[in-house]
Amino acid sequence: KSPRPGDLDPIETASRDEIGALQLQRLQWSVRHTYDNVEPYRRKCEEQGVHPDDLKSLADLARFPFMTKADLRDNYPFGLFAVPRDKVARLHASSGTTGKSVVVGYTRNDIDNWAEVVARSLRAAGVRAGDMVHNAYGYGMFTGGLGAHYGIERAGCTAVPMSGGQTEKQVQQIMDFRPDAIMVTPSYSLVIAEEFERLKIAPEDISLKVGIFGAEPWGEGMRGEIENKLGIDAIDIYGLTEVMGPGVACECIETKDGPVIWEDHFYPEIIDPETGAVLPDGEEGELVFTSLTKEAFPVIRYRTRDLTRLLPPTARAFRRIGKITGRSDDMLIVRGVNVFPTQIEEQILRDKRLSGNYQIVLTRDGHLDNVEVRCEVQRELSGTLSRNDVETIARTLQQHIKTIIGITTKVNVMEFDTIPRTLTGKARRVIDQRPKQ
Ligand code: ADP
Ligand code: K
Repeated sequence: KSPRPGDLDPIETASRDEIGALQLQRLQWSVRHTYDNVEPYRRKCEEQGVHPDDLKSLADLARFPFMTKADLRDNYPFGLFAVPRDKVARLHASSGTTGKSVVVGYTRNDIDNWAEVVARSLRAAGVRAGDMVHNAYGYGMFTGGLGAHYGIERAGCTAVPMSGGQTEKQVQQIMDFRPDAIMVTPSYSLVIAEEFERLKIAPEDISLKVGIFGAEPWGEGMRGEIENKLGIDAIDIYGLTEVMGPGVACECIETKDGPVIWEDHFYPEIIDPETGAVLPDGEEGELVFTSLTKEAFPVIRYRTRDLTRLLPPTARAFRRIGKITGRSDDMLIVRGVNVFPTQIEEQILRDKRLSGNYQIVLTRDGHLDNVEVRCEVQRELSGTLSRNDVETIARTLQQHIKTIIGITTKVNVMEFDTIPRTLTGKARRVIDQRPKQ
């Protein structure tokens, strides 16, 4: 199973000066287009005393107002669209991990560009024209399914529009059709992997060479887990509905060192989430995007709430994003300590006897938060561990979480397949039963 590097667009190897020049030209267009056609944004600019003419360099963007999820909700459904409704070729809505859903639109050109960046992402992942791609992202209002689908076709591949769910059928079809690649959320890929295990199909006998995983946070431990279980290279793809959908950034198979931002379409900034100040590359903060080519639903300085860093270019001329360490709104505050579910995941996956399925249950006793971490042993160990083993695993994990994250937890090591699997989309990692304040 050897992945092959894909062909590159010229811009992917251009100089930083060339990229900067293209970005500035497109940024000026995008800010002007938004200002002229999106009334609520124009008002924000006027309140802040800035005008598109003030944008003379990329750094000038810092003077412009942010857009937030609240702006999208306040203008639900079409208030931030920059083109008349009859120019909108398609609508999507966010899956609503947090709060009410938001609606976005695309012109024909937008869909074309989207297909192009997803096709580029596939090539970055080592997928080539002629390959077959099994698409297990959910089809529908969620951007995952159709976003991936059009990119697969654009890359010259054979699309298998499977969508999410029906795990047994997914596996059957993978065995029968022998696809080269899979696109799916990391959590559901584990559900599929477990079905292969149940059928005693070894990783070498699975045709898949590469998987492109996104739509939710996952760490290096999870990457190892998925790669071993499916016998593939696992590649990280990043995106969000408000900015486009999947394919805003994608890792390259040569380096696997964080998603490369397709900077010719999406201009990134990292800001201090408290003050809004732009931070230098390398520093951790909130990721902000400005769309450079979008017509129907342009975003200027959209606050993603994702916390990460901008990293220097490696395999491509574009910058990369580090792992998303959390989302400023899925951060848990446990007895005053800020905790992201992925930090706990990292500790769980240090123990090879534990699978990647876990849940964090928060309850409150009087004024004290209690955290229970539920995790599962690997399938092949299920039923074989002594009580003593289980207690040792639990105690070690508890100590790791205590020393590294700083919170006391109750660890519950359970048999394989005890935690409910999510059949579509994203895993439910956190169950917060604390009373709302
Ligand atoms: P929502 O989850 O808000 O309903 P989306 O389905 O558009 O909306 O999800 C976008 C969000 O999913 C991103 O802002 C980010 O938090 C998360 N996400 C997407 N891809 C990745 C990834 N590769 N790694 C980590 N998080 C991701
Ligand atoms: K998501």
